[in-house]
Amino acid sequence: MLTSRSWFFIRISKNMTSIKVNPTKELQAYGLTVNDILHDYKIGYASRQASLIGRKEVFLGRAKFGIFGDGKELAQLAMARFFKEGDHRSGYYRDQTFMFAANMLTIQQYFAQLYAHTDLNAEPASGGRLMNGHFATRLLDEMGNWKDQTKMKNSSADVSPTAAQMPRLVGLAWASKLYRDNKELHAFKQFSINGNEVAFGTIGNASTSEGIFFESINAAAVLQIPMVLSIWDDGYGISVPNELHTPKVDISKVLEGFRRSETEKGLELFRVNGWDYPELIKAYKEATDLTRAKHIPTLIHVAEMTQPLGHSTSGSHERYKSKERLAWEDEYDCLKKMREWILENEIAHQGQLEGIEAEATKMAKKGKDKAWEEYIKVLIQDKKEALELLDELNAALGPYEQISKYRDGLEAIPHPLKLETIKSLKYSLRYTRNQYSPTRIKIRDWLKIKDDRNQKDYSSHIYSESQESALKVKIVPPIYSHTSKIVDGREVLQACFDAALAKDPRVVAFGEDLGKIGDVNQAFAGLQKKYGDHRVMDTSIRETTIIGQGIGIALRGLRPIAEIQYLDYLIYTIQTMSDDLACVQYRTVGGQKAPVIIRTRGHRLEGVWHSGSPLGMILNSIRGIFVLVPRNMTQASGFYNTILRSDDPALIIETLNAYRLKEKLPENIGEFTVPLGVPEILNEGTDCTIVTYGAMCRIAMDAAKQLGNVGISLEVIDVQSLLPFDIHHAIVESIKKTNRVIFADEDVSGGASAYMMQQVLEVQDAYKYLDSKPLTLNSKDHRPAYSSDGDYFSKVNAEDIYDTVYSMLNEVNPVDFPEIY
Ligand SMILES: Cc1ncc(C[n+]2csc(CCOP(=O)(O)OP(=O)(O)O)c2C)c(N)n1
Ligand SMILES: [Mg+2]
Repeated sequence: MLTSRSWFFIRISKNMTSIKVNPTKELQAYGLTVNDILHDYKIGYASRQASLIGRKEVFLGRAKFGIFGDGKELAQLAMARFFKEGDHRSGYYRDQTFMFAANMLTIQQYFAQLYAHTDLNAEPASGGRLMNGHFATRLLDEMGNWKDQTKMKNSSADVSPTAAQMPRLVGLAWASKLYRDNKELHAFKQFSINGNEVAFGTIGNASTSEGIFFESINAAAVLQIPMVLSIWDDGYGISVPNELHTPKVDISKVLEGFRRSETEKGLELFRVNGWDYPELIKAYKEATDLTRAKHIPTLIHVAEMTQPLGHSTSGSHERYKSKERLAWEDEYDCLKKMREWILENEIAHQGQLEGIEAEATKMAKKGKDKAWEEYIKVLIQDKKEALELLDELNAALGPYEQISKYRDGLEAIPHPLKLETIKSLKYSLRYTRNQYSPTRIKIRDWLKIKDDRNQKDYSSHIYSESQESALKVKIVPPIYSHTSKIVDGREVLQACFDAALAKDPRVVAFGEDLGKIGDVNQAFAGLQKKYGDHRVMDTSIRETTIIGQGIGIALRGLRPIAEIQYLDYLIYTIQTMSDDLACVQYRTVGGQKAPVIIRTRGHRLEGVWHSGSPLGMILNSIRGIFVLVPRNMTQASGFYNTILRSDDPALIIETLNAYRLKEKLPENIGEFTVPLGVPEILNEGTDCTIVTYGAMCRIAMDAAKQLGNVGISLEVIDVQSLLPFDIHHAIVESIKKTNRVIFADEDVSGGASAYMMQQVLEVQDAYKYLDSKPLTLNSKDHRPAYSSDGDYFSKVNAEDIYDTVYSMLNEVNPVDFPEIY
């Protein structure tokens, strides 16, 4: 009998010699019975049927788009065999077989997602928000509280951008390491049992060309975390073959340099063919055992996979695959190969397999039928109610040929979409707009009810809706006494982080230069020494996976403070923030949450890449993450305290040039909180309001002082919090008094200042109170040039504000304020 190791080395040797052993016997050694094998075959077969049926459903017009896991079944059956309760998956759209085999998804649920069923009972992954093949399990209960992850098999929620699942995977695996290494975390039993949980990743061959794939592999190898990453290699990425993706046309060869050795840490690499069931079982067994026990990351390159139905329903693969390739794919279809292997080794006979196949086909069809039946219930009910209302309207006011047309049109559609029903009623109301009838009121009310429902179905959970929402955190003001110390701003922050780390063992802070030296501005100075390098640590320079580490550990109950060294470098990770973190709650309809704090520093300092303030870009890409822009370190500390008490993610941008400014240290540094969405008036005034934030607050205050010298009174408002923005509408109150407003910041024109203007003029109706044209004041449309002069002439300065406000007043009162220039 071969040992698992000798098997492994034989398989990867150059000529791929395969020693004939009795596969069933050998598989028994891996814990598999004949029944297990036949069960796997059945699930694989049913999954293939689901793919075939799903594709048909799209072509029949019952679903908009379909992407399926055909050709990838066997490897996923093997992976599911070793995926335990407590483990996590971060994968992509080909993984349906794994999800079925691991009992994390039913075929009915699978089809409910294909149809976009919005009922979470029918489609628990995303309530119909994600397109098919985007998997997720519910980590939270209905109240938004964590369930016991160690008693479930867990899947983080898939996203579509290729390789975007990778950074999160690093974090999911890293959490096990933290739970194992930090004894204080052993009490958090619903997330981990001694860090024994493995994070399983999956990715397509072509997606390994993405930069974040390599960044993530690098991070995993450096961190030595329990990750088992599978590459499903079918030779193509849509139509583009591996020749154009991967040097040496083989990702295994490319990754050789990551392989661990006797003396060096790295990854353990496996390579196995996707049609070879016994070899797959062995590879997954060996990889998972090693990873689980020793936290050595492993990568399994599953080669020679196929894609019998082509990439998706959007095109056919005959356009780009040669006849030879198609013939090979047919021959090496993994289910066919498994079937041959079962027969050859007399695990079952032909008749048994036919029985299994018939059952599996029935299973898939039944799942589809049931999902469809459930899905159309609401549509049919809506239609029924709408037809009754239209009949009633015709009876009351008509009959009108036009309304009959809307009615009959609706009736002719067997199960109209919600939008079709709503349109028919809206059009009928328009048509009868000059008439009165109680039925019109009834229709209006019906539309309102449906509107509320649809709003909930499609637009809920952008932010947390639980009791721990950041908007519900109790507000505790800072306390000062006559003995309160005056310290550098960075010391205020340091005291805040110290208190946070002392209070909650789940808090983990990490980033470039954050550990040993306590960050480039020393707000974490001494804290690694005090709390250990499993609480406060350095990372390599890889912004995307720093955020991925944050997402993954937050999904597993920890409280990450993930630092991006400068706001300018946030751009590297905006994709992960936007596509993944910002929509964790939304895309799972509150089934998952990742309360990551992203800490960074920005606004004016020095030069093109250390003075960034691209808030418009940020605001427009990360709705779902709160964006906080404190003017000093006391406000920043209050925001950290607020967010740490909540379950929302937030980006907190400290003001770069304020670390060495003096501030009074609150006595309750670890306790006081700053509310989100509440601006502060820094200077009261009567002639004009300036709305700003961050480093601009001091510039605006300087301008206010200069204007005061000529009798102009400027009200300075620090919004502090861009997302959410002024939730109590305080700014319009200021404008009611001053009747003039300027929105100023360091972003480019049309950026965050335009956002603030829209919020105040449109949302708060402030346009009604204006006596002068509302203005924005921004940086120039280029990055800020180096040096003090570069900064002065690139960004808004106090003299710019002075001149702008002065000319506003010159326009209305040229006698008191004659032209200066
Ligand atoms: C960032 C990004 N670019 C392009 C796409 C469009 N796209 C979807 S799947 C795909 C090919 C992926 O191929 P591979 O990784 O080999 O996975 P497979 O579909 O073959 O399993 C592409 C280009 C995308 N989803 N995301
Ligand atoms: Mg591929």
